Amino acid sequence: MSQSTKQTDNTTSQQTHSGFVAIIGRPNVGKSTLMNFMIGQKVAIMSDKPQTTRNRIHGVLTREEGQIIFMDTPGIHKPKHKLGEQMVRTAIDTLNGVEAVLFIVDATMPKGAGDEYIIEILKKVKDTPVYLLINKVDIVEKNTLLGIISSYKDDYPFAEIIPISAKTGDNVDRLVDNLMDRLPEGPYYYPPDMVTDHPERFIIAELIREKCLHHTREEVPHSIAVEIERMQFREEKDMLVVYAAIYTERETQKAIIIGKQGALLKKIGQLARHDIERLMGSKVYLELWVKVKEDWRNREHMLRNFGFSEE
Ligand SMILES: Nc1nc2c(ncn2[C@@H]2O[C@H](COP(=O)(O)OP(=O)(O)OP(=O)(O)O)[C@@H](O)[C@H]2O)c(=O)[nH]1
Ligand SMILES: [Mg+2]
Repeated sequence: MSQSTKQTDNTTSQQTHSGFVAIIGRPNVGKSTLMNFMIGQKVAIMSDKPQTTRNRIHGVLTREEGQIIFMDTPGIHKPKHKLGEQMVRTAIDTLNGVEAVLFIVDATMPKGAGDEYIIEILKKVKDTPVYLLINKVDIVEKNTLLGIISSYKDDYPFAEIIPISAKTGDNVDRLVDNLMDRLPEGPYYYPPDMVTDHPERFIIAELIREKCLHHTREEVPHSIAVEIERMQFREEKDMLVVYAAIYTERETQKAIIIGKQGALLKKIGQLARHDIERLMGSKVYLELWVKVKEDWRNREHMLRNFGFSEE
């Protein structure tokens, strides 16, 4: 591009703002729900089970005035296995090099040791504005909300304290406007139509895992990992063909996932296929297997295989 063209661009279009924003908090507070709402598409899976998100997930929001790259992170918790340790490390490492931090707490729960632990971590991140977002206001009384706000407000010099609902979108626009204003001037880092930089393969594996999470309880959801073994677009059938393996840690968990006469596995397959079709905009043939990898959450090489290696 010639210098003169560049100058013309600058004078005709307004300067954009852009930057990276970390979303952190305890498990299950609504981090992924908020990110998906803001970017208007499901790139991070969501469930009512704590520790749903296991990797850092990028979601890109583009508006005329700028671009925000949100980094959804695993919930910060007391880890009980190597996977958990890796997840917490991922969340904490994300705080370095971002332009703002969204610290989400759950309005339905009083401040706990987990939140205090996160506040201590935030105190070490200097010069980065931290927003305290009190989420799930759609299901709390006003008085409870006021109590939650006052229990946090003196803990840290928060840039803003905003009660929101990631589910209904209450106050989310206000939050995004505020972030856009605060971010430094900068270019779009990604093309405007891009919502994430994760490969489709990763999102597809996550969508399958999400359906498993929705239909299992207790330790089973946590013991699941999904690996896409083969993925191919069949031109002649205008169809994406996906072969994926669902890993559990024990034979008993495998039996639960398969269900009576394969009923649960079939249901998981149908629901996941529906989501994958929506994501890809084409017909999908999905074949699922269930396999056992004992204690994979504590085995370094398995964690690496499943993509939880140190970055
Ligand atoms: N009522 C209500 N429920 C919400 C809201 N935001 C999230 N939830 C629910 O809270 C649960 C957890 O949401 P997630 O977005 O998966 O939470 P997360 O913080 O990403 O959780 P982890 O990935 O496990 O750390 C889900 O059942 C959501 O539907 C909200 O604003 N209001
Ligand atoms: Mg999440």
